Amino acid sequence: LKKVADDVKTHREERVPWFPKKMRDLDKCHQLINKYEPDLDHGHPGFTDPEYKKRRAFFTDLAFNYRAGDPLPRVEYTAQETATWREVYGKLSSLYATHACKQYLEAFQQLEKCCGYQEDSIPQLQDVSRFLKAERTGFQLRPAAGLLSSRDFLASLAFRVFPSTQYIRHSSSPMHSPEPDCCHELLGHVPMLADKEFAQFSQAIGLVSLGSSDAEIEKLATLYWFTIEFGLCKENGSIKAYGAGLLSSYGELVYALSNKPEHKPFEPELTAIHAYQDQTFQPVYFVAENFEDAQAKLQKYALKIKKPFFLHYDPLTCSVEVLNTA
Ligand code: NLE
Ligand code: FE2
Repeated sequence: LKKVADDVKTHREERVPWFPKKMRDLDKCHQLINKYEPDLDHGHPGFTDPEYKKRRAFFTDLAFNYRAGDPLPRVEYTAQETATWREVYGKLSSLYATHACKQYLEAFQQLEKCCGYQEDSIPQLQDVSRFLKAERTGFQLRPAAGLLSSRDFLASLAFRVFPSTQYIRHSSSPMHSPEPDCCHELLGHVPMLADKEFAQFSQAIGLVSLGSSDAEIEKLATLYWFTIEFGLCKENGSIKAYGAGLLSSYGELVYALSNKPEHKPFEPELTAIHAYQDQTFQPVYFVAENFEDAQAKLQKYALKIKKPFFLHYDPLTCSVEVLNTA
């Protein structure tokens, strides 16, 4: 194995799409998919609300002006935004005890105790990021302007960086949103990112994605979708939710654990090619035995992806080393 200098392009590397090698490179990874934004999507509840669109533009600027290493901007939320949060938080937290997996419940309790999780105010990303990084799993948050492209989103995970939106959903539809918002990040993703095994699993998907072809990225994004976003897992003979898209949507969380949708076993080869839909509730969910099993299966899947190099993540410098196989 021969180490490839960072910016020296070899013949082999030229066939490989550019990818970030160190955390600072994530400043270049913010390509957005804006099909669900209030400006462009006629079905968005904020489409006819100029005030909401103006507020969203403010959050877009915050995210685009952010650079790696900056503290995450603190936001003063309006009374209406806080009221939306209160409604979402109140409804969802009444479901967690029966619907969320045990890893989620443990972390959620800690977040209530140490991180200002409560219905009367929206937690600040900076405080939550510090908690995850310094006290739980080394994951940190960085502001995102909206739904990122799969390639950029997955690349961030490789560095234990989680892109988080900071705006809140429109007040007229608190129980489900087709696009991510701070309820989704804070109530869906953050508690799971506080779990060591889950953090490992998330980073593993990210590392596999670096330098992968568009076709592989598509499959990895689908795996991501059916696990980290909409995953279910077994727990003492019953089924619980660990996917963030479920844990942040009262409507879909109730539905996912009812007998209406189909439940299939998580099997990366099959899950990766299952068409998903992102407008409304999923017709199918995949159930993992547990996270360890999901990760072992993913690892096996990843080994089959052909790349002309090996990657090694160095947690001391938060960067990846590229080892050429030539
Ligand atoms: N449907 C989720 C929610 O309402 O919070 C958001 C999903 C984002 C991929
Ligand atoms: Fe998400």
